[in-house]
Parts: sequence; structure tokens; C-alpha cells
Amino acid sequence: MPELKQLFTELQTPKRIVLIAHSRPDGDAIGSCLALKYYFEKKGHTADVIAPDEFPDFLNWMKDSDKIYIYLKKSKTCFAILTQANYIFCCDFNALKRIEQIGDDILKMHRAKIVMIDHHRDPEHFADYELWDHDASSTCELVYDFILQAGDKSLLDTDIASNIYAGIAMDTGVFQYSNTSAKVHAIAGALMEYGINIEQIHNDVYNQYGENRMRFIGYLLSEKLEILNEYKAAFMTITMKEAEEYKLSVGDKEGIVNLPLAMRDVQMAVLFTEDKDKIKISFRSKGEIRVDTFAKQYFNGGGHKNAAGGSTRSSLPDTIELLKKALPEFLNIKS
Ligand SMILES: [Mn+2]
Repeated sequence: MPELKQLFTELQTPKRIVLIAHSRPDGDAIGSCLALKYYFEKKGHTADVIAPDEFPDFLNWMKDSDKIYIYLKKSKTCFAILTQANYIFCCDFNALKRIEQIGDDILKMHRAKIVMIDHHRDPEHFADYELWDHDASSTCELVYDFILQAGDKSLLDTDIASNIYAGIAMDTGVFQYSNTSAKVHAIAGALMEYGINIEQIHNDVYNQYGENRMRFIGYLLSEKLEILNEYKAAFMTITMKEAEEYKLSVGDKEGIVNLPLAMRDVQMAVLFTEDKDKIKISFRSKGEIRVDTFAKQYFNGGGHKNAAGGSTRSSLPDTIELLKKALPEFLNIKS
């Protein structure tokens, strides 16, 4: 694979660039795509962002978030944009299945070069250029590296810095998870030099609950939280009916999986979310418990050491049964 230097040389003349986020995009995915969009536009390229499906409302404050094309809603436009692209940047994912239908469309492209910027484990090597580092806290951290490696530090500005900061903050649980390195703090400090408003960013991202979400969390914690003391684990379930009753939007479920970890004796938290034809599962853990391995071994998933996802095609009760079977085996506890 050619080095990034080669890519930086190619990007000296104006190109058509498309930036793609993964499905159910989070702050790191959208933050990195938009930060790169601002950067590329400043360099004289045209840059469009495509997301497979809707992103959470708490990212609406990001400049140009209203210009993101949602593939699910505008597949024809997205396909046309992809067809014209010279470069396609895949941000915050490293397997084409993470972008569903777009993955198939990209494979049909022969003109565009593909660039992957990501920090998840076990990358599929589908790209022409890669900036991949599993030790990076976030894709936004790598976007910062990318701009510096390109020799374009002087192009950093408040908008780019705000998005990179927000992506890093969200992927590190606001600088608390074990992926918060000294480098992460150094970058956050450097970004503050560009006049970003940290208090505003945190309010825009985190203090955005509607009454429905607040009451739903109350209901979940009092009615749905199950604690498996013998495994220091806790889980909750959200059915489609409940999501409908409480009128939950995409972002309303965000962060809920973390809640049980606030308990002293809980080391692993699991959230099951019922969907049309599958159960989506989120895992979070403290310390050395590797939920990425757990998700991969039992739930067709993967992710990071302390934050992972997976899914099953089984019913909700069967999926819960699977969890209860898998836990003692995974934690090596004899029943
Ligand atoms: Mn990420």
C-alpha cells in the first residue's frame, strides 16, 4: 500500500471528495467527516458527506450537519455523488458491511480511490490508503494527525477544531475511558488554541434531553434494569413498543448503556435494543474486561476493549438466555 505522502501529493490539485460515516453514525463519525469536509474545502476541493442513515439530533450544532446526505432518504443523489468522486474517505469504520448498501455501491466504483481513517480492530483492507491506528482514541484524533501530516496545521480553525474536539470527547466518554492518552489531552489542549467553546460543545452534546428521554431513563432504571451479581454484570432491554411509546429518536438511546456502570459492583453493562428483524446489543465494561472479544465470540460483533456492539437474529428472550450462558463461560466462572 502506498504511503500517505503519495496521497498528500495527489491532493495538491482540486479533487471531488466524498466522506462516508458508518451506519447509526456517532459523534466521532460525523465529527471526523465534517472536520475533513471543512479542511478539504479550504484546500479547494469539493467535499460531500454521506451517512447511511440518520445521525442523532445532538450533533445538529455542527456546521454543515444540514448538508449531510442521508443514503436511506436520498439514495439516488448519493449514488450520483459517489459516481463522480475521485476520492472516497471512509471515516470511523473498517469493514464495508458497516455502511450497508453503500458498501456495494462503492465496490461498483472503479474511478474513486478509497481512503480509510479508523481506529477499530481487525480492519478489512479494502482501501487504497489507510490511516489506521487501534491505539488512537478516536477517528477524530486521526483526522488531527492527518491534517498535521499533510503539513496543513495552518488550516486548522475554530470549526475544524470544534468537531475534532467533540469527536474525541465523545469517544473517550469526555476524557475518562482508558483510551484517554497523554496525546489525547495534548491534542485537546492544542485545539483550545483555536477558540473553541468547550462549555457550549458539552451543553450542545450532553444537555439535550427531552422530557420523554428523561422519563424513559427513569422507567428503564426502575423497571428494566437487571443485575447479575454473580457476574458483576447488568443489562437492560428496550423493546420497539417502548421506543414508540416514549417517542424515542435516534439519539435518545445514546449513552443509556453506560448507566449501570455507575454502580460500584457492576463491571459490565449490556443493552439489548429490539429492532425489526434483529436484536442490537451494546456492551460497556470497566478495566480489563474485554467486551470486544465477548461481542465477537458470542454476538457477531466487535469494537473496542471497553465499548463494543453486536447483534442476533434471535428473539429477545433467547438473546438474554445467550448472555446468561455466555457470561460464566467468558468470565471463567464455574456455576
Ligand atoms: Mn470512533
